[in-house]
Amino acid sequence: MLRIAIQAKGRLNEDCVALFNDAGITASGSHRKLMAHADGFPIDFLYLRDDDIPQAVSMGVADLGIVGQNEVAEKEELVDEIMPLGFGKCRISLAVPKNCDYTGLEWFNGKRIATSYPVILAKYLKEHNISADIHTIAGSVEVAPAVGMADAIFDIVSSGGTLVQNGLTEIEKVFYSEAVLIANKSLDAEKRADIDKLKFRFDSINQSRGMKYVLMNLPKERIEQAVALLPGMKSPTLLPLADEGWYSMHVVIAQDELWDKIEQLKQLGAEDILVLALENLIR
Ligand code: PRT
Ligand code: ZN
Repeated sequence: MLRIAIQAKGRLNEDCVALFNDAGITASGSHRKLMAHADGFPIDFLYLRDDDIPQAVSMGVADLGIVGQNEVAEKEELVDEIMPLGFGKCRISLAVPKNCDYTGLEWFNGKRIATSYPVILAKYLKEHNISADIHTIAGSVEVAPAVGMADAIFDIVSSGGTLVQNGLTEIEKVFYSEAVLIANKSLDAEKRADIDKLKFRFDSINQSRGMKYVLMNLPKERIEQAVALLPGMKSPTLLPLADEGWYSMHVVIAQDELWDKIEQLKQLGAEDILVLALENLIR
């Protein structure tokens, strides 16, 4: 039986629960509890604060965890990073007050920088030979310059809206992060095998994200051109229609090229184009 630590509440919780649901695994019982059993897989959920997840996994309190790469890097706990999960994307950036005389990284020499990520920041400053004063604060980092606690901040940015609201400008994107599946380094073979099964399910979900299943009818003489247009996974599936001279073509297309391809296929004479969501892609 595996035990996985996930965020009890916060930005990563919903996406974690959705990922497990897509993988056919649901937690039984209330989220308010510290632990829950799962249906659909031999796994228990342990609900923690994200800050505590790297340590819980490195100590073996949990075999697995889902947490931002930012927390993994900051806490410096020894864990295996199994796979990125494609959600919780953000960056940690240096930001300065909008109207300050910022000239380049040397500006930070002798300045006070407020952050909740002192370890990542200290590494970055050392690499760039900057000597600044790091003020570690737990929350509301973005207000530190306005209240005179710091000259600049080093904080998580996603849309950038919070910086703008606080009169700050992002000047260096230092660390890119997303949610990641982490594991304890000394698990036995049985647990490793279960993790491989879980990873297989997550991989198939990740691969199907952003993909669409497209069906269309095509005149026979246009098939060669259509196939050339669509590399597909191997090659598209073709089924003859009752109406001779026409085929039904089935193909998987990435969302970002969907409309381009559909326009080209229409020009080739494709009709009755159906676009369907793809739930899983198992290779
Ligand atoms: O209670 P607990 O300790 O578990 O949660 P928490 O409050 O420490 O973390 P939480 O839930 O805020 O974030 C969990 C994880 O989500 C982070 O460690 C990141 O890996 C990831 N993540 C992704 C983010 C953001 N996007 C994000 N935008 N974490 C925080 N923010 C905050 C940021 O701190 C800033 O205040 O959102 C604001 C900036 O957002 P924009 O969109 O205005 O730029
Ligand atoms: Zn936290």
